[in-house]
Amino acid sequence: MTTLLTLAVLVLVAIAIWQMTKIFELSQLRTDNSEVANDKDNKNNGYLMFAFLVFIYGITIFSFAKYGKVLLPEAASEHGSDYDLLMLISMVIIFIVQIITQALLHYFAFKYRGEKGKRALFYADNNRLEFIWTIIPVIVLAGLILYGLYTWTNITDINDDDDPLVIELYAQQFNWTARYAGADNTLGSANVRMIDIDRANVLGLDESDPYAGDDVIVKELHLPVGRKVNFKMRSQDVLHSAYMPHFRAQMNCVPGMITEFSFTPVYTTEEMRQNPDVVEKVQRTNKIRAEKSAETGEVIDPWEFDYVLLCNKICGKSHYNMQMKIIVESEEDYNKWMASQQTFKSTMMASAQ
Ligand SMILES: [Cu+2]
Repeated sequence: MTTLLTLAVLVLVAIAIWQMTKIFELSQLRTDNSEVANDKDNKNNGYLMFAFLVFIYGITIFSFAKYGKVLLPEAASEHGSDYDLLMLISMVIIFIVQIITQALLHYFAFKYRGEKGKRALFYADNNRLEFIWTIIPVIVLAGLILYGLYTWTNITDINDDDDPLVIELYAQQFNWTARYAGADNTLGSANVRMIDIDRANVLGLDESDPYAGDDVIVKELHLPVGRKVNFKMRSQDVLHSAYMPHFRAQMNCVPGMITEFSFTPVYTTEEMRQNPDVVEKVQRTNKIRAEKSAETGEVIDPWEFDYVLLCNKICGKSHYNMQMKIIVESEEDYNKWMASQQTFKSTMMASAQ
């Protein structure tokens, strides 16, 4: 309601200003009543073009300075640096082109402003000029696209020769479940039709499949550092998207099919917590939390950095909170953690009793 009233007030104020300007204009005694722009008007508009140019450059610099720090820290996966380099090259090219073309656009708008007695030159076409401004973007774009395709092919190369750790990511409104393939590193077959909540078969595993028995179902993702992981994604209900921003990884989870993505984590959670960008972000966030806490009297725990798996498709009302913690640790710690988990078979036996 308050928002509606605020909006109504804003609209009314805008109308009032508009009407007042009209009255002001009418009350001015003007010798020149012509609606046609004169040299002075054109010159003023030409200067305004420069002012606008300064404004867009200014806001770009301001955004970089103020919001540059909210960008993601260094990539925590092997392919992440290739991905970041591709992004950097694209952005540098876009920025160079944009800075030059915007300056030219605004300068020419000023230079060729209307002047009394000045007539526009009739200029039909120039094949050479057209050739140049066609061929340059063609070469640059073809280069970018080919380089992008090459990078993407490398990233999505899911190769069993690397002996990847196989993990299923199961998406449903509004949470994630992970399933490790167990000692045989092969996931047992599963289908939504076999879901049996009463018997704790939450992912619909086929109990008669020998590969399913040693699968491990968890709510927290642990990954050994330096080992390639092959994620196989499923969705129970609608489109979701498994997004692991720190690893520069994202793949849609589509009901009725299995999608895949592989990456190798290169920094453990502990190592990433030492990263200067992460340290700074944690300090910044905790400062805001402390201020809020002091303001409201509510106790807010300080935040500690963790890798996350997020959903990146708007899948429903609690989409914003669909996430799972990821812990990257040494092989030794990972093995220790894995040994403490229960297999699918043992949980089913426990629920049968
Ligand atoms: Cu989702």
